[in-house]
Amino acid sequence: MSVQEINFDGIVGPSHNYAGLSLGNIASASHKGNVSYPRAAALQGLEKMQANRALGLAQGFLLPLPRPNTALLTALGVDGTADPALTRAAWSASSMWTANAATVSPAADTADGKCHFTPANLVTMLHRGQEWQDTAAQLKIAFGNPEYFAVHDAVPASFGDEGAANHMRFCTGHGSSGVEVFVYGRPGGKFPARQHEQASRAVARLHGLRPEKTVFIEQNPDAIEAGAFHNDVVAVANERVLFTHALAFADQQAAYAEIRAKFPELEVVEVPADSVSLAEAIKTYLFNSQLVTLPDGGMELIAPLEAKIPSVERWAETAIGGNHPIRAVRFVDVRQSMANGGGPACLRLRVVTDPEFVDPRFLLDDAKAELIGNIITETWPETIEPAQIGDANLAQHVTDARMALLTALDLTKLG
Ligand code: SUG
Repeated sequence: MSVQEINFDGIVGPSHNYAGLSLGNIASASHKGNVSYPRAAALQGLEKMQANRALGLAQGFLLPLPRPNTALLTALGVDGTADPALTRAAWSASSMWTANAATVSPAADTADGKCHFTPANLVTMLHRGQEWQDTAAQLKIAFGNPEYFAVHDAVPASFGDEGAANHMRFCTGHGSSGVEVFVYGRPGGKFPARQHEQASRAVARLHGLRPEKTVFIEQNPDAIEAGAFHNDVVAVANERVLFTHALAFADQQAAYAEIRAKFPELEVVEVPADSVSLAEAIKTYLFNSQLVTLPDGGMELIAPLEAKIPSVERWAETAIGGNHPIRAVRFVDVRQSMANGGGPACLRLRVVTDPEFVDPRFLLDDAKAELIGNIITETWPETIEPAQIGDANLAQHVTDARMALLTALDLTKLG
């Protein structure tokens, strides 16, 4: 084995539902109150993982966190008089979006030569702010070998941190040293700027990144206002390529220049606003595709089905192919996640390391995919109606379903 990019997808938890909890996330708000399909959601996610494995990509997973979170309900003194939104928060399956689990700096970039993780505190949203301690516990098992990995605590809650969703890495090959780019939002707009500059800078220091190989860029406030609550809704990087909407950053040309100054090999694939508008980019999640390098060296986009619209297809027809760094677009069905504002790239956390260093219980192979698929099919609720959130029987059902998965994977320690 050797150092490579491994995508760790979040398995969609059995309490997956549409509670409209994320202010500034248009998909979450517009699907509020819909019936959800947790079983189908989790199977869609698993199918994406298997499809990526079939392309020759390494694949891992992280497990759903315990929901409903009774500790959160207790801490808030939730009783019959409390705002039902608090109960809904405690039921959220939002840990499926592992791009927000942590920021990861591969060993080649850090001062001590270890791969560093800082779990994201996700403090802007109640339902997400409850994730990080359980996420950290999981990361400490999956990446528990202290010779190769360092797992930090989240940065203090005064500074919002949303993890890898606001972080990009440029390199000539995954294993070589890279330039890490942190994208933060300026507060004060209509919607919260979830990634604070000071959080990004703290993560860079904690990871021991070299200043001459680190860049901090401001997100375009208009993009946040249009619904790009994370930078990965409007831009994605892979090796030397930045695939971005033309309106992703506060100063687009300055952003390219700053990255290029530290990473001269940068190749920008910019989609102009008159080809795909900002609104279309956010609606379709084109830029929340996984941009991957396949074993033969070719780069492809793993895009959500929602991006199959005429303007995107017109752009792809003229732009993709030939000598273009991105040679093809493949579509995946993650519609259940998309309806809560989570595309293919939100569902995965990229870790560059040798798979041999990772706890094998978190790595996917065919046998494990079958096992996980069977448990989801047998135990995940088929549907959740909004009125069921808070129901004691359903709480038992989702708790038991998750425990069945933990037991099958020999990970009851995460109970
Ligand atoms: O934090 N949706 C998530 C989506 C996260 C997408 N991740 C990335 N872009 N990397 C969020 O807004 C909706 C849950 C609800 O409304 O019930 C939610 O949390």
